[in-house]
Amino acid sequence: VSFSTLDTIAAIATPAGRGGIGVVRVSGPDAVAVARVLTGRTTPFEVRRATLARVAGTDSAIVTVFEAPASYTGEDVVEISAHGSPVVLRAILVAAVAAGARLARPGEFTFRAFLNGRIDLPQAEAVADLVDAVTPLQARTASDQLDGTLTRAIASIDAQLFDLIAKLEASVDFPDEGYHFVQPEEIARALDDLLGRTGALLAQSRRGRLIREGLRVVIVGRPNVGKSSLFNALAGAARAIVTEVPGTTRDLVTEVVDVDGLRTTLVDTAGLRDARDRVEAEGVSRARGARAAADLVLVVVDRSQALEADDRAVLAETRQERRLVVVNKIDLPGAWPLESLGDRGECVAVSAVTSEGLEELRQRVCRALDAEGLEDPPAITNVRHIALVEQAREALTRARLAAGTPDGALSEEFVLADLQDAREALEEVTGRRTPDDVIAHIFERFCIGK
Ligand SMILES: Nc1nc2c(ncn2[C@@H]2O[C@H](COP(=O)(O)OP(=O)(O)OP(=O)(O)O)[C@@H](O)[C@H]2O)c(=O)[nH]1
Ligand SMILES: [Mg+2]
Repeated sequence: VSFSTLDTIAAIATPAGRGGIGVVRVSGPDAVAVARVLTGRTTPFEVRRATLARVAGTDSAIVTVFEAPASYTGEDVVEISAHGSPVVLRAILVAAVAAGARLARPGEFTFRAFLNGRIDLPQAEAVADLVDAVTPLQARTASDQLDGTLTRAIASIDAQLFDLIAKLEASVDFPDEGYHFVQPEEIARALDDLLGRTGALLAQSRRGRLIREGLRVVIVGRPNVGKSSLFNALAGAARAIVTEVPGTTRDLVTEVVDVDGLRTTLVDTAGLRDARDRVEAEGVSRARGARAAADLVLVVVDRSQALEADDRAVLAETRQERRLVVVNKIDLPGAWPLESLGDRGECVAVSAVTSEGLEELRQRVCRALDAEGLEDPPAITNVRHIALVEQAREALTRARLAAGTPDGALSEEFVLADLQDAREALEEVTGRRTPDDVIAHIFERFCIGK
């Protein structure tokens, strides 16, 4: 990672555009000197106190100085809160650069916090997740990770591993003393405990991943059953065109919505039937493609009309997929009994017009995806972390097998090697032993000023 940390960096930390307040952030060895030049102030700033000053000759602003190491980056940091005008903020930034700072790269403030040991890698990743959060649950989960839930869970597993490794190494190094620093049963017990703890962490990973990454729910069905109406009702906005003409929707329409805390990309598709023209044919083929990439398919049928061959075809085609059958238009007189669908367990009755049943549908979506239990956010959510903890667990499983064999000294060495592997994987999570390209890739995702 080719960042120099000797430079003082500066960036606009608030989003592009106009707002009540905008913030310019400066960090590095010369941050306070830059603030002096910007404000023309000769007396020292009071640390962590808001100071009103005219900045860069353009605007009155609030200047706050944080001294190293007690700052976001661990370096001297100056935050300048001015009026949220892009012109003003740019002028302050240009003045900061003229005073000796350079423009910060994306994520460089957080990168420095990581380098200076203010936060570890999962916490840095949590900063990006928090900024990107779409649902309150996503924000809460990211904020817990930033607080250090995962950091602490990994650290305590790692401490236990370290302890076990130290004892085993002593046994291996002094085999002639005829003294085992650690009894085989004790190794087995410690390994079982470690396996239990990594297992508990991983048990939450599927739900964690769903919360972090969100999911794709695709609405399919024959024309005119009310797919676009349902899409609009769930999105809370009239995004897709609704008409009584079958074959209204031609293209995919997507919207990101919050379904019971899950960030959900909802996709409306063209009605599935033998297409009447080339445009519709393309729409139908896109609908099939979208279905293939879905975490969950909502198959919509119309309760007020007899089931048609096209309905049966969609129901048959999606049988093997993770799906819910949405029986729509229940505000109208029903034309067929629900029993005729066979497995009633996967049905939800709704009206896209009156919104009846939509709450139930939202809950059923979460249940169908095993994403329930949303009260306590899981500690592990990120594929990178999940893959590494799985790797650690595999190494521990190997160690447990080796520890189970009766051949004393030899198995101790095998156990040791496996425990070292497990440790390496965990240290790659926290960033203590993470390849530079992985670190660079993580910070590339950040926005400038973060
Ligand atoms: N009474 C009633 N009418 C509905 C309901 N849902 C949809 N409709 C009506 O059914 C017709 C078709 O609705 P759309 O949402 O366009 O149906 P679609 O499945 O998207 O149709 P295509 O895009 O053509 O495949 C419209 O006239 C809607 O107003 C419902 O729950 N109750
Ligand atoms: Mg439609």
